[in-house]
Amino acid sequence: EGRTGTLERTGTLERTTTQRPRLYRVLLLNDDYTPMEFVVEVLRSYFRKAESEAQLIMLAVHHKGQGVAGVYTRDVAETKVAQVMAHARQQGHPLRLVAEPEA
Ligand code: TYC
Repeated sequence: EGRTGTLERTGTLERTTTQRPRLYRVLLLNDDYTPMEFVVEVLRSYFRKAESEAQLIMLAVHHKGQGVAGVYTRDVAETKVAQVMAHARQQGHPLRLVAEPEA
């Protein structure tokens, strides 16, 4: 009937479409002090990028100011931001990341 679900005898709303979770971009932000090699290692170890792609993303961020490290559900995106920033602080680097919803 043009609805997204049907109300069964049990009162259960049975959906005919599948809901997907909203996705969040983890953005890597440029700064003047974090070493390029450190950023590449972060992209490899936390965002599972190959060396060559990690280099490309790091250089894009260095030149344009920010770039996408990865796209995840909200919990995963926020956890990555917190873990990487904690790791960067531990090593004395000011690296910053933010999570933002797609579209
Ligand atoms: N701009 C930094 C430098 O010149 C490198 C850098 C790249 C820092 C990407 C942060 O997200 C970043 N050492």
